[in-house]
Amino acid sequence: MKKDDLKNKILKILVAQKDYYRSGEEISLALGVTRTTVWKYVKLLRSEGFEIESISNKGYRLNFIPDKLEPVLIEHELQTSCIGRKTQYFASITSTNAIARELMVQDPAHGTLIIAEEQTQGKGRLGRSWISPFGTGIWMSIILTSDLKPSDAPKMTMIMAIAIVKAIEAETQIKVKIKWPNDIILDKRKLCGILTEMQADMDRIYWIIIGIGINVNQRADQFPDEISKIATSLYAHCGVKTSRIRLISRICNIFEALYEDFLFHQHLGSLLEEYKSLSITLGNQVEATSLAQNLVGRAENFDEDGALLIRTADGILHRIISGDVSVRGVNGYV
Ligand code: BT5
Repeated sequence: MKKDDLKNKILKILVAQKDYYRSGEEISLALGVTRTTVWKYVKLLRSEGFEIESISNKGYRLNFIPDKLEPVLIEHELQTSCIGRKTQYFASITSTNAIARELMVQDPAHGTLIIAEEQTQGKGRLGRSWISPFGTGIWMSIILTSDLKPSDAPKMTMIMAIAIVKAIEAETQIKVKIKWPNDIILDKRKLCGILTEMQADMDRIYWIIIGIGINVNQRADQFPDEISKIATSLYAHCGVKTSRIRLISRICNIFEALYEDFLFHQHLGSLLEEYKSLSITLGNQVEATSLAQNLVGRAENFDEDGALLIRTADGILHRIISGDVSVRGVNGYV
């Protein structure tokens, strides 16, 4: 058995019955290794920040779990059937979306989650970059391979945005808003960005990768100059650290439920109403910039395809499928 496999198996046993003792003998029998080996891996886990108590005649007890994105820890909190059931973890990686693309060639499995403690070339839209420092945020991608139409892709971004807002509220009680098409906003600043990529032909999508970047535990003074005025984190907002593990699991759990609802109905339906109620864009005078045009008008609605409908001063209703939108007259990133 590989070193990491054994470490994960021991961690899995300890996490499954956190707060209870498991004897070294019981663990060694369950895994077919010696008690000395178990002890060796307990020491390794301790060196990684896990607090494991050991008492003779009783065994080992896991008392504290560090905020490390171990797949075993995420799996322990999952209630999904597909999303996150297969995970690839990296301490440092160029971009989780880029790795997901590579995986699509080698081993495409619906629901695969790719997570990293750090991205060295995190990607935004249109060649922009996403700053992803070590151990402080959530930088992850989810692969979807079920049967979808190309016009469904923007809807996946919308469904994910709803899932993230709900997960953040459930985990932290902090209420955040969605800025169409791909931002989550807190205190008029960017907390999270979503990058949805796909491979498709005219009729069907082969795969979609939803990349999610959330600033979680950074201090406000840790943001580099280029984003210090537009970015925020959950920690900068409330001064309390959030468990990235629990937040990731909640996002997977909620997303899967919403996604299945979408697949069943084959339209956004009530999800669209939910999205509207969480939108910071709707009802405001906005400026929309896309590759094709620049528009100023009132953000009037979203349609079933996830497009933004803007009414300009001349009364014409414009339908925008993608772009950057800013709310006029509001300072900050919004
Ligand atoms: C996005 O692009 O907002 C999509 C970001 C997606 C990032 C995730 S992380 C996991 C996965 N793997 C990847 O490689 N990417 C995805 P866009 O709307 O184009 O916004 C990019 C802009 O956001 C940049 O030009 C900066 O102004 C700003 N920005 C960069 N890093 C940021 C951060 N950590 N927090 C807030 N704003 C940031």
